[in-house]
Amino acid sequence: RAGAAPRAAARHALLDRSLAFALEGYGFTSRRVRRWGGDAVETRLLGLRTLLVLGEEAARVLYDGARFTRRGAMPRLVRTTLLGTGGVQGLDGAAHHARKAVLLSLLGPDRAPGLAEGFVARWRAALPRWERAGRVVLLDEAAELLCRTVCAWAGVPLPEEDVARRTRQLRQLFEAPGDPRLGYPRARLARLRAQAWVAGLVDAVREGTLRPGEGTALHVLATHREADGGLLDRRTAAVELLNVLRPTVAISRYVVFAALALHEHPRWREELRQRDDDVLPFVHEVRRYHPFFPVVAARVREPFTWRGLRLPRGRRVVLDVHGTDHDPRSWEDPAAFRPERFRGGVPSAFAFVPQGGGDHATGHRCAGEWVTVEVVAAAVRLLAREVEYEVPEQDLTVSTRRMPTGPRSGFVLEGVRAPV
Ligand code: HEM
Ligand code: MYR
Repeated sequence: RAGAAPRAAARHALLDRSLAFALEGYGFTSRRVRRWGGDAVETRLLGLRTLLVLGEEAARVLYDGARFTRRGAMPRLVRTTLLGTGGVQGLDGAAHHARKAVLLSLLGPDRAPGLAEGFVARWRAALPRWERAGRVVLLDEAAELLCRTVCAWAGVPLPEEDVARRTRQLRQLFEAPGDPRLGYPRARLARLRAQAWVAGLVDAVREGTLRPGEGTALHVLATHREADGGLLDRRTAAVELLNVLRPTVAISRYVVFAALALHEHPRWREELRQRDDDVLPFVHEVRRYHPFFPVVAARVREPFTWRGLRLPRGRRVVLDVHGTDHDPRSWEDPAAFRPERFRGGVPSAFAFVPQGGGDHATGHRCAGEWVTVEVVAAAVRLLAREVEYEVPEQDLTVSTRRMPTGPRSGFVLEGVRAPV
């Protein structure tokens, strides 16, 4: 059906739909796109006319850096909370390329296993405490372990008495912005506090009063020189350091989704005990199956026509990530959880986009994808092989409205113990 009739031009762009987006969450885009029967629909979001799109072909267009800019693409609400301003997400062209290279040097495939090993070591060390507790909420435990792990890995000092507070702050950066009930002020406050914290660390490194290990994220970002020979300004360095810390804590959501999948598909727990080859397919299916990052946004740089629809300069285009990962044109039986589909590897870089599409180095695809895959793979091995537990009665509903989402209970484990 590629090149299908341009059903995109539904004109209901008069009213701003931001409230509907906030309330409907992940269903917002796909519901509208489906209703209009195409793979794009026009609307108005946070003050800008916006084309909502989904599917592999649309993703390919959106990731064409010659046609799109990221400047001002994400709404202010998101830039002032989740992402911060001045970071890699809003850069284009040569500036983006240079900044992305720094982040990829920190987070690339050669660096990711080290972070995952730190996570495994801390998980094992926490086990006796979980055994004694009798009952733990996996989401909270995983978030705290990941906060400890990523800080140590990044060269960020984290005194024991600060662990709970910093974990909470980093969580609020991605958990509060999508919460229609006073989420914005909470997220804003967390952004200001977290940024003040890490900017202070950058200052300390530059003044020589703090000496993180050579090559750690803190060290690299505090001492990196841009093409003009200058250091990053302290706010930008802080935003980029938070671009490493915050999303690593967010991996806790995938750890919980992995636990949920093991619980709902016990056959896979058995399978994963026997076959390590299936761990990556399982992790990829966990990332495909559940919604997480709601949308990727860009704005038209030079006017062009797509599917008979004229896209003027400045028009915002928003890609429905979960809709693309469940598009029946790319996925057989998309509503079924089937890790087998990844046994042959990952399909097109534009059909499987839980962490963005296209190329990591030249485009905006997630710099932390390797770290995410390694950490979730480590969690799957731990959950399937190194612990036993019961999953008591609890509310495991995964709302499609809350952003980010997850089983409502946070996934409670009881009777955690090492296998006999
Ligand atoms: C970008 C998702 C984890 C660092 C992105 C994008 C998505 C995404 C959808 C935007 C792609 C685009 O704009 O085209 C996720 C999800 C994660 C995750 C669902 C699961 C927890 C991580 C981790 C890190 C990270 C662990 C770092 C340690 C980044 C950075 C960017 C990014 C730096 C900006 C890339 C750029 O603009 O060039 N991520 N991510 N992410 N992510 Fe992740
Ligand atoms: C990251 O921290 O970069 C990766 C994980 C973030 C997931 C964020 C999902 C919720 C964002 C809510 C935006 C609400 C827009 C109205």
